[in-house]
Amino acid sequence: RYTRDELLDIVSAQMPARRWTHVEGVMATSVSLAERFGADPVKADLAALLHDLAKFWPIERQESVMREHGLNPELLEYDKQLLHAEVAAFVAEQEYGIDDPEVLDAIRYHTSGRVGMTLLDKIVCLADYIEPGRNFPGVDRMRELAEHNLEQALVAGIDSTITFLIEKQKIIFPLTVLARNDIVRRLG
Ligand code: DGI
Ligand code: FE
Ligand code: FE
Repeated sequence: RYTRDELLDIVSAQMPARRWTHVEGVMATSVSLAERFGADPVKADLAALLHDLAKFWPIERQESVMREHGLNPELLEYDKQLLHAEVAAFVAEQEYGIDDPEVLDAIRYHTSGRVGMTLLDKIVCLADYIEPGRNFPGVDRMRELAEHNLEQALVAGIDSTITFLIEKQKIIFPLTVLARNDIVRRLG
């Protein structure tokens, strides 16, 4: 078992300074969203701390973890950017002893989303979009929505990702569309 301080060192050592600044932003934003929307801020902080731990691993290393441990083979057929979330959840559990399934799921689904996203899943996914270091078209609108409506803000984020993928003529992981539809349906 590692302390939070040890995990901060372990994770920051695996990425460039610029990405670590992003992780710090996601931690702070996740904690504030957790307080606003009634999730556990300790879990939000931990999931945020670990969410991108594998982001800067070489893709070949991410793919070999996926293959060696039989992790979701479907992911290997889509954009490589999806792998780091599944790998991070695996490493968090196996190497860092994180045993809270809510934290592990928030890490695992932070990029793709999923059907039936939990409050914690939504918070980490949204914080990833709106942390203070982010700057993309529509982010300020998302920050405004996030003041009072977690789901509206998250749909705006997922829509911006889907639009980005379409503009770049990239393949969309179907679960992202299902996650988006699931939240929109619940908005009523
Ligand atoms: O790791 P981060 O950069 O902080 O953010 P992230 O984990 O949300 O990764 C987002 C990247 O993943 C973004 O550049 C778009 C890319 N991506 C590729 N295919 C898909 C996808 N994102 C989603 N949600 N769904 C996809 O099918
Ligand atoms: Fe990520
Ligand atoms: Fe991130």
